[in-house]
Amino acid sequence: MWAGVVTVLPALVTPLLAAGVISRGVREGVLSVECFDPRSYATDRHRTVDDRPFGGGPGMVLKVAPVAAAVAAAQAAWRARAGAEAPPAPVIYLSPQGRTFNQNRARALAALPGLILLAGRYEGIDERAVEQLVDEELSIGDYVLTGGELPALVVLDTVARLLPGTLGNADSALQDSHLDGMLDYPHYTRPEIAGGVSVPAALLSGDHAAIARWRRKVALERTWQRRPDLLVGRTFSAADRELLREIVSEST
Ligand code: 9D3
Repeated sequence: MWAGVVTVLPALVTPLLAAGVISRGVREGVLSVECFDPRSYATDRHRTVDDRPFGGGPGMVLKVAPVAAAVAAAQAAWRARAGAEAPPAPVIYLSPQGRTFNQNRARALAALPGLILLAGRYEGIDERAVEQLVDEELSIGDYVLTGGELPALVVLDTVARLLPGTLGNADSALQDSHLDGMLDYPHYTRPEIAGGVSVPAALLSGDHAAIARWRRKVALERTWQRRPDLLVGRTFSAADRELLREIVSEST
């Protein structure tokens, strides 16, 4: 997959591309990321990228022309890579007004050969640029950040670990599908006793079926207690229903 990131703060993005799962994907050749700074495409003497909002109010707004030019440069880079016949890469605008990003959106994005992530700053991007350039708006949650760069990296990180060929991807994908949409079970490593607390006996039993059953039960229990919303509308196997019966009877 190729990803273009359009940002007036490439310095916030570039260092994070060099670490973790994103850099691993890049090293393994399954991911390629390029930044495009609207300031590089501003044509005036001061390389202006923002201006005051029409109608007044606080803050600044990113101007149409430099954003459009940076997105065009990203599309040109995509076309140079994918071929002249390739359709344009979908443009995703990270914005508080977007639908909330989740694992389902990540899976859909990971299936694309190319995408362009557009990060806003200040109060946002001139709405005409949004109308003309953007295919989809995504938020990462209901809290106020200062711009779309961290959200763009959140999307890249989530997508990168889903790409086939990312080291450990097969194991993680198996784990993801095993726990699909539920909270994880707790993890333990040596020593067997830490701070006077022992590792749960089932994990020391060497009985793989008992270990799997214990993990599944704790995952169900924690999800029920902490994120009951994740269980709504799910169908459960007979084995899960039995574990849920145990959990409910032990909770009273
Ligand atoms: C306090 C400023 N707000 C005015 C009422 C609007 C506003 C504009 C720009 C709020 C945040 C931002 C910058 N945020 C993003 O660009 C952003 C974001 C976020 O803040 N939270 C969750 N997801 C995202 S994706 C992009």
